[in-house]
Amino acid sequence: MIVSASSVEEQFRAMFERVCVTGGAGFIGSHLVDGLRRAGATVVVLDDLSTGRRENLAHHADGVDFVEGSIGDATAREDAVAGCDLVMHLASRVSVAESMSEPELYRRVVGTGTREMLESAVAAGARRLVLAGSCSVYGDAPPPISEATTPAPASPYAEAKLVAESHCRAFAEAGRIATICPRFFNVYGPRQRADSPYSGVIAIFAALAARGETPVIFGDGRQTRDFIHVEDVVRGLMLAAMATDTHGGEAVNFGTGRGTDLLELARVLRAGPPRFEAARDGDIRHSVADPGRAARLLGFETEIDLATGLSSIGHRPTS
Ligand code: UD2
Repeated sequence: MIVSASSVEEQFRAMFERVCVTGGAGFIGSHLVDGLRRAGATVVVLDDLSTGRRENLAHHADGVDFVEGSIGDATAREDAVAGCDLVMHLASRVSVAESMSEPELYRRVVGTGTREMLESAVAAGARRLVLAGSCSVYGDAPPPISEATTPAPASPYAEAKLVAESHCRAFAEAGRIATICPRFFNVYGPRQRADSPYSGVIAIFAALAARGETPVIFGDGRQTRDFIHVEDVVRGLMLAAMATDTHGGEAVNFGTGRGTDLLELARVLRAGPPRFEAARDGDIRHSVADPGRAARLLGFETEIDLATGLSSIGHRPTS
């Protein structure tokens, strides 16, 4: 059965009172905080503001505590998880391309950071940790990609996300804390940063289109991505938190099942005739989810198609 946003929030209210969101000042994290507040939870955000922004949370007058600190800082972690029954672990670095030049940073933040977060969650008595995983772990598998696909990470980012998942499974198998690992496909929506070469492609192309500037496509533009709107991801994360019979670090795809290539994306966003440059190292060619397991295990299906989702970031289709 597929579950609507309002009934998700109602069910969530009955299960969790105080939730720690790591990376809660970031793009996806801050939307999750909004969803958790709608569900009536008290939220503690742990964020070092390396890429997150305080203004993403400025509309919350109450119900959100903010701990400014890194997930590598034991005291900050302990402050943030104290009294929480659930940890939503979204703090991360997000760029495949950046990880090629900064592999150690990704190992530390994404891999080791997840293990440390699990330790702190267990010490605080939290019942459950939900990891923001990534479909990049599949590497260049033929789409649609199901969770049965053997991982083949092609970048330090993907390797570190796989390590993070393995920590989640090990903690669950040892009976220390229930865990689940949604694997996000390409998430987009309001508040996604566009100001770095490592930002998501939709945010970059939309910002360039608004300024009448030309986008750069790395490769031939025929690579595909499965773009999922952040509001769908938030509902999926709350369902993942509530799925008590799914607790052993299971991987669950969060995608729409539909692929869009970059030439099409640039056209839809009216981003002007693109300039082409060499494909980036570590880049995946095709990435489209088989979303069946999320529907079966969590009752999660996406509701926002790309055209509707792009309007949420201010894009108006041609009439
Ligand atoms: C995204 C996520 C990553 C992970 C992954 C899962 C971001 C920033 N990264 O990585 O965290 O979850 O999905 O697959 O959201 N491109 C251009 N021109 C540009 C920018 C990008 O051609 O100006 C290309 C890029 O080479 C790639 C595609 O667009 O082929 C998507 O790039 P991305 O950085 O938005 O996302 P991806 O799939 O590397």
